[in-house]
Amino acid sequence: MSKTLLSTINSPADLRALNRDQLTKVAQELRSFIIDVVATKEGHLGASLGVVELTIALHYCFDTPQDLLVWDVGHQAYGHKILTGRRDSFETNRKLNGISGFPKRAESPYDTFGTGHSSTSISAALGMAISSQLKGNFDKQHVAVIGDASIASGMAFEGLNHAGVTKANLLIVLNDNAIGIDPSVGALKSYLTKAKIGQKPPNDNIIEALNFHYEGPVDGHDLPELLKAFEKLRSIKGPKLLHVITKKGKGLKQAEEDQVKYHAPGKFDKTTGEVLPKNNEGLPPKYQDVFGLTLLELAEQDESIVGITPAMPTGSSLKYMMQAFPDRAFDVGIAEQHAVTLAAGMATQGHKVFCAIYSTFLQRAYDQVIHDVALQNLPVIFCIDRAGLVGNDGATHHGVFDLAYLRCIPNLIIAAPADAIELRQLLYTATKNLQQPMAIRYPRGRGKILDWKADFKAIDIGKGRCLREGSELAVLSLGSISSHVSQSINAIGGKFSIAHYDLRFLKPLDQELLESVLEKFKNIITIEDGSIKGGFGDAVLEFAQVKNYQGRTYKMGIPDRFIEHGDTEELYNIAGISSEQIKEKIISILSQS
Ligand SMILES: Cc1ncc(C[n+]2csc(CCOP(=O)(O)OP(=O)(O)O)c2C)c(N)n1
Repeated sequence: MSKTLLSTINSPADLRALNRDQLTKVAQELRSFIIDVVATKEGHLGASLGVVELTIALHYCFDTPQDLLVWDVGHQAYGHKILTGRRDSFETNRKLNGISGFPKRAESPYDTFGTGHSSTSISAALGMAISSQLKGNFDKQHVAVIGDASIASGMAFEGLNHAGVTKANLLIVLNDNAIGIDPSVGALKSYLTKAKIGQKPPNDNIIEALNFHYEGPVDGHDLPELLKAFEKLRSIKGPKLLHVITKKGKGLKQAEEDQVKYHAPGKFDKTTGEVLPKNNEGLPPKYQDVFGLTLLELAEQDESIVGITPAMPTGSSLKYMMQAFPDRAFDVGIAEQHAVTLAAGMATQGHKVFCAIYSTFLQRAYDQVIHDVALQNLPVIFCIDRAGLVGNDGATHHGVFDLAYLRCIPNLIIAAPADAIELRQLLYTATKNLQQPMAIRYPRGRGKILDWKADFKAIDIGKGRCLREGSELAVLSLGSISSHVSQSINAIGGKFSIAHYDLRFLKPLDQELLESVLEKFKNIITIEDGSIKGGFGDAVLEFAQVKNYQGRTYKMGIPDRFIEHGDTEELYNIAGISSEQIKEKIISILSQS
């Protein structure tokens, strides 16, 4: 078989040595390469397929890595990784010790800025461009590639607003495919979809109104057109935007047709494109579905209930309520800050607002949680999905900080269900005369309970429970890591007498229960799947200190460093909170006693 062109490209310099006629072939090969690898190794698919030509044109026209290229979110950067020296390691994408699924500065000089969360690229590239100017370098190019869903986010607008009054040498490439993970939403989307290839948006061009030079829209799959546009833009100084229209999933029929499913389809047949059937029958439901379906049930009974998601209707399962009650469930786009304050606004008017946000993305709306919700003591219910370690998405996406960053906020109730039934009951509890804000955090993936549709029963706020009696040592756990603890204790068997308490609430802490535990036990371990600094363990220790506890205390949780990507079980091990490690810790403590 003849050598592929792709196999000769080890850096963009090799790409630039090709003549233009060869680039279409590179595009075909790059697309097939991505499909071949993602079909078996899994990962994000549609977004990278959509920017194959764009990626090639960018590295062909710009002098990367001297010119600086920033990918927004970064889930579309697979082609970029493959063309920048990571073709052979691409098989390790998102795996433990393999390359990251997102651009990462430590990984390559071509990854100029780490991403994972959206809408940062304009600010980052503008910062780079201003720095270049300050250093007297006026020729360096700074390019941000951003999708139509991400550019509608507040942070991106802040960047645009600033860039428009600078002379920074900044090019924004707007990759407009009319979809995020789910279809894009909002007025900006309606505006952008009026622009057709070769025909600017009609009337006042909002990009030009912000002092940008606007080019396009161009067909993002037409390589000669892209090259022409970049060559022109290279010599135009100041802020400029190229509007590129692409198709998410381009080149794989199924991915073009079902763009939501093929965002990250799991394993699929690379020839037919069909997703390999997963046998989910008989498996317990995902936590997100317990949330989405329970909320639907509650919303059917109570019309004051509303739901909000910032751009994750499918991922959060708010889609069930959106389908049934389109007027009462809102996808507000990638707008976490807006989502939280919108929830606060509705809560002032007596609605029971369930605001579903992934733990990692709630970080972006921290001030809104404090200033708009908690300070005014508004009974917004934060449904915090993907709490704990999330696996292959890695450091940018782990939901490990929420317990620590929420615990210091006055008025906020913080609950973490140990299982699907507790999640269901907490959601129900939140609909019963809640007088203050409440956060309910639950993990990615499936629980362990099949029969989760228990009759609704309110849970006493701030009350934990004893899962197992014992006398030598008490394990206090918060949230779904409780199942690891049970496994560990079961594995130890009858050798030691170990008690297990599920605290359920980080705030308010069950002081009565804790007091009885402190009185009874000489050894206490706290276990959480959140950061060891400032979370559940620290809350218990503070209480123990106040009570002048004289026994021994141990904390287990996510260590004070960023945890990279890998399978969740592997990461639990790295963090030191796998069932096996919990078991060893208990045995070592009790063996010394
Ligand atoms: C702050 C934040 N919120 C939510 C997400 C989840 N997310 C990942 S990709 C994506 C859609 C991005 O769409 P778009 O900007 O149009 O880029 P495309 O996928 O089309 O390349 C979303 C919502 C995120 N990464 N960051």
